[in-house]
Amino acid sequence: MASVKVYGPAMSTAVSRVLACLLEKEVQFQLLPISLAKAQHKTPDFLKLQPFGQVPAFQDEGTTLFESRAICRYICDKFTGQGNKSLMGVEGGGPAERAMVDQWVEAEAQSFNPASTALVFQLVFAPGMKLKQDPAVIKENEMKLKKVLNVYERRLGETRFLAGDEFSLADLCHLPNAHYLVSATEKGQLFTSKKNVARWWDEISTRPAWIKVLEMRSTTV
Ligand SMILES: N[C@@H](CCC(=O)N[C@@H](CS)C(=O)NCC(=O)O)C(=O)O
Repeated sequence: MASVKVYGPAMSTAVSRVLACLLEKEVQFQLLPISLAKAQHKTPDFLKLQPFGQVPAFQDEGTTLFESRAICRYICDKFTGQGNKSLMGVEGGGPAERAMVDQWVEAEAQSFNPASTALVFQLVFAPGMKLKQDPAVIKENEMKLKKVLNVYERRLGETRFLAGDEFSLADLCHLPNAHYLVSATEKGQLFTSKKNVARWWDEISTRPAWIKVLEMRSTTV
């Protein structure tokens, strides 16, 4: 039985970020279902793993972690010798190479994620939960996301991927929210109308690891 455990539903964006990383790194893992609908992420036992009561939680031997991007960095650092070896920058690239990946992971977390999460919630999850959508929130975050993607468009005119010419953790971190926006809303043109962003999205969203995450989403809770 694999020692790496991920707790949470595969349909959660933060959980699927971790799953994509594990699959890129070819790490064996167990996905332990946690039902958000049944508030299993708020139980005292789960709060011992994730004190904020959110998914994912992660365990590997004696290590327990939360925060999907920190978990991904741990996976890359622990399993350096297997699977995709350039998620944290090309091998032997040194501090500048790694900093470039970190910089774009942070851009995702600090700039892309807030606006795209608000849109995914309003446009995908709120209707599913029979909650009222807020047009002002949608408009504000669409404007914010457009500005972020304008920066990406310029960057991706210079390099194939965000951190350079190799697919990295920075690109991977975008997959969950971008997938919902492109596949499950009418806002996909935010990505597909921009030449370089569209090319980048086509390339990163068809990676075998991400396709496998999507399959897991359709077969697990
Ligand atoms: N920054 C956290 C975000 C975790 C997060 O927001 N998880 C959501 C699901 S994608 C969740 O648990 N929502 C339920 C809740 O907050 O009660 C991470 O990246 O792990």
